[in-house]
Amino acid sequence: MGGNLGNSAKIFEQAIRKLTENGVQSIRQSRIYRTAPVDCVPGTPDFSNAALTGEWTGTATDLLALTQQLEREAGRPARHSSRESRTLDLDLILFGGECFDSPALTLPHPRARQRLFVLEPLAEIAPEMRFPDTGESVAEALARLRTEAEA
Ligand code: PH2
Ligand code: MG
Ligand code: MG
Repeated sequence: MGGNLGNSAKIFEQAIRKLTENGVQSIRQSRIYRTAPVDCVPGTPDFSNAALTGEWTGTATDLLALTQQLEREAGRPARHSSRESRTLDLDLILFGGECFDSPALTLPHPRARQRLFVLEPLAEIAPEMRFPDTGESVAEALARLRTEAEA
């Protein structure tokens, strides 16, 4: 989850409630991290980011439709550049062991392994979860990215 417009804590809480109401079970959430914007226009406000894990019996595409509906309900325009500020961004990072590629959705998320704002919250709640394409765990990906950032 990400957002940098409005009260992110409230917006995230509301989104989690709606995920639960719409069939996502056993949700676990990380704390909310305050992060500097990555690949955004100069002057973009800091983000709040958090990671969630949960159980979903439908397809990844069904879950994407739900997350996009919740983004719209949080006041985000449906067509929206990834560089613009937003009230709520709900991205699918991993979906069990699935690899998937369509114009609307790529799994695992293609940029997740380059982003501390994804891996830090995710490692808090699911360090042992693995990227199915490389076999790397979330904790391993985070350690590698931190090492690269130092170099
Ligand atoms: N999301 C982006 C682009 N840049 N930077 C941070 N810190 N957090 C985000 O969630 C984020 C970003 C596109 O979705
Ligand atoms: Mg995003
Ligand atoms: Mg998104």
